[in-house]
Amino acid sequence: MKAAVLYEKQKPLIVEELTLEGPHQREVLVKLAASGVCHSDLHYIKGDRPHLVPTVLGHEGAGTVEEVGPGVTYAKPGDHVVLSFVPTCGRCSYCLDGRHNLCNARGELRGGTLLDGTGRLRLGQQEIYHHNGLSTFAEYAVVPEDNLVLVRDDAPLDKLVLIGCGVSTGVGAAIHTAKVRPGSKVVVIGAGGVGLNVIQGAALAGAEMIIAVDIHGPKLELSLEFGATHLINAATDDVTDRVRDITNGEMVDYAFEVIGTAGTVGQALHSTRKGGVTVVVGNPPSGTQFTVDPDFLHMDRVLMGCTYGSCYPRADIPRFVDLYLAGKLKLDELISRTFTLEEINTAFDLLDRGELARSIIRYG
Ligand code: PAD
Ligand code: ZN
Repeated sequence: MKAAVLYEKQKPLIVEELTLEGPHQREVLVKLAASGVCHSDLHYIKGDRPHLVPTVLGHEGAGTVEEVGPGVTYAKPGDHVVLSFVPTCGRCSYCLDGRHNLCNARGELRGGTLLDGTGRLRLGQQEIYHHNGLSTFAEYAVVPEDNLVLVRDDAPLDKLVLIGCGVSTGVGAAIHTAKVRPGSKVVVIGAGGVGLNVIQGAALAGAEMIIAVDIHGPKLELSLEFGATHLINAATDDVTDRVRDITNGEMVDYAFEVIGTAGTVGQALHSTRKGGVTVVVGNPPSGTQFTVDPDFLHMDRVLMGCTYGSCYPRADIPRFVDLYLAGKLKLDELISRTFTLEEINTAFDLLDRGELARSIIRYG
């Protein structure tokens, strides 16, 4: 099969013919319909965050089950699935506590293998590392059964891919992590693939004011379609000053940082009112430090992180599919461009320049 391989950070991906071994115990072979192109992958390509190489990145995918390995009970050939970059083992203390996005099995995928500690991807004799147990920049993927989410088969798989990361993370950050309340005021700093989903999640939750912040005018325009009520261009305006003006000095109940820099985390925190909640969704480069005056937190302010929108993938992903088909969740509007696998480096260049909301790589 064809797959895009990262051999070295800060170098373009190279499309190669790889061999993919069939599924072992409790693993499934999925024919991917498409893969989303997320900024988290770009962080690994740039070396902002370390990753074992050579590897096939990509963690936003959906497709059809082609073959199941021994012991698989959850899925059968022909089933439509969205891949979850967090497995849910159902047995660890986090899963038992309903905090499935923190499942301990996730750590077992960090070594670039599947859950049994071995890999299925090879170029000749050379082993190629997996990414989050998924590696969706490829025509096929062998993934652990615990990373699969069954979805209804009357929804277009090449749109559902976005639910695998961007939608679940963004909408989840608003409705699960922050628990945005109806009538509240929200600021979202970074209106890209994930930030637009925080905006639509806040709108779904009934926020009265949603301030979108970005440095690209077209992104700000697009955010209006997702429910933003006010816009701030951070390239020209001071973010916290503008939030103060727009809210008549009250500041916001919820602030979301969806870029991954210390500076924008500070802008988010300092945009909140007393009792306000700041959620850091962006992934800053490893080693980034952030200073905070504890006296500012003293007024019941909450500063928190967020992984995978605090979602329970097997409950939330099918729910997001239903909302999409009911016309209440936007997916089509998120897709700025569709690329072939050979065009993947162009997709990353445009993402880096802030010119895309989400793009997808479509297979077959
Ligand atoms: P993206 O590139 O689509 O969006 C980032 C947006 O920020 C773009 O629209 C930029 O124009 C804008 N931007 C850049 N700098 C500034 C600035 N100084 N002020 C205002 N706006 C700015 O990325 P994405 O939406 O795919 O990902 C965003 C972050 O979220 C990134 O760090 C990614 O790694 C992280 C992420 N986290 C999780 C999680 O589970 N926490 C999941 C997925 C992605
Ligand atoms: Zn992602």
